[in-house]
Formats: sequence, structure tokens, C-alpha cells
Amino acid sequence: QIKACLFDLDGVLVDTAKYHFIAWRELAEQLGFVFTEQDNERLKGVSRAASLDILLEIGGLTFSEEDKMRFAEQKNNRYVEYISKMDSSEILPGALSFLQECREAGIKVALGSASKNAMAILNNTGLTPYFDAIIDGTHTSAAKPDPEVFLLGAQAVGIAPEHCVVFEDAEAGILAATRAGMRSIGIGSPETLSEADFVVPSLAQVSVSKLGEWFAAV
Ligand code: G16
Ligand code: MG
Repeated sequence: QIKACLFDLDGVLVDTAKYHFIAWRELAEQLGFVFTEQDNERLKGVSRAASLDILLEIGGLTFSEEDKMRFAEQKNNRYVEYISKMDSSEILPGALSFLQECREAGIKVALGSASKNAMAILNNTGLTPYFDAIIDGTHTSAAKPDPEVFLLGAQAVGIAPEHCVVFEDAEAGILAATRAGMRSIGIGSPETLSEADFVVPSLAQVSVSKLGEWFAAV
């Protein structure tokens, strides 16, 4: 039986990838190279510092740690400007009703995000009250595919991993769920999320009764 649902943030509950993309693209432009939407796929679910390394690799550039810290901060300042303007209209289809349904069914709800800006996003979109526990990039030391973020989430809501299901849009996140000993639902396309137990286009295709069907033996 599923007793807890653990949600990734960017790409599952809200589409902040577009703001990350605009902010990274501005930095690339400033450094003199083009950063495409396809390049941006490589940054999904990846931490800020690791994202910058990938971006600089694409541009064929190397910088000192000091410069890199400055670039990461500059990108984050731009990103924070964008997310400060977010509201509930940016919650992805099906997310709100499924979160509500989980609460009514007594299923614990936790966040498992790599972002250090998760609290601001949850507050601005009005999602904070739906969570029993919030684990984000400020609580973790290892990035997905390390299972840390989801194990901390399960621990915080007091549910054993085998009764948890993770909702993720990134391959690294699905891997993290598997390594945590949890079930997983991929949000996106089956080609990129082949390791997930089930894949759906969005949370609009998920309900508590569907979870019961999919994970009947859990
Ligand atoms: C999100 C995004 C990543 C981003 C990371 C760190 O993760 O998918 O693209 O690089 O957070 O974000 P920040 O720079 O705000 O700390 P998730 O786990 O919510 O998909
Ligand atoms: Mg994500």
C-alpha cells in the first residue's frame, strides 16, 4: 500500500525549467556563446553548481572557482527575479487536485527537490500548505541520482521507503527513487524515463485510485 507521495518540484508541480533556461542563456550570451533549449535538457534536476559546469563545458570555457561562484550567483539572482513573479497560475495541470486528493486519503506528502529556491516557489504558488515535509537543496549534501533527498523525505513523514512513490521528470530523479527502494512515476516521455515503474504525461493522469491499481501489491 502506498502511504507517502514524494514530489520533485521543477517539471512535476511547476514549470520553472523555462526560468532556469532564460537565466542560464543570459549568462552564456554574456560569455559569448549560444545556449539552446536542447542544451537546457541536460540541466534538469541537476544542482546549480553542476549545471554551471555543464554550461561552461558546452561553451568550451574554463574559469577559476571564484569566477564560477560569481557566475552562479549572477544566474541565481536573475532566476530569483523570475520566480518572485510566479503565482498559482503556474502550477502544472493536475498537480493541485492530486495533492488535495492525497491529503484527503491520508497519504503523506513530501517535497524532494534539488533547488535551493524551493521554499520561495512553493510560497509564491500557494503550494506550501499541501506538504507534510519539505526537503530541498538546502537540506541535502548529495545530488540525485543519490537517494538522499527522498530518504530524508520518507524519514520526515515517518513512512518506510517500500510504501513511498516518487514523482519525477528527470532520469536522475527516477534513479534516486530506485536507489532509495521506492516506487516511481515518471512525468514526461517513456523514452527518457525508461527506468520508472510507470510514465504519464502529467499529474492529470494520476489519482489515488490509479495508485492503488498500479501498486496493488505494495
Ligand atoms: C531543480 C531544477 C534544476 C536546478 C536545480 C537547482 O531541481 O530541475 O534545473 O538546477 O533545481 O536549483 P537552484 O539553482 O534553484 O538551487 P528539481 O529537483 O526541483 O527538479
Ligand atoms: Mg525536476
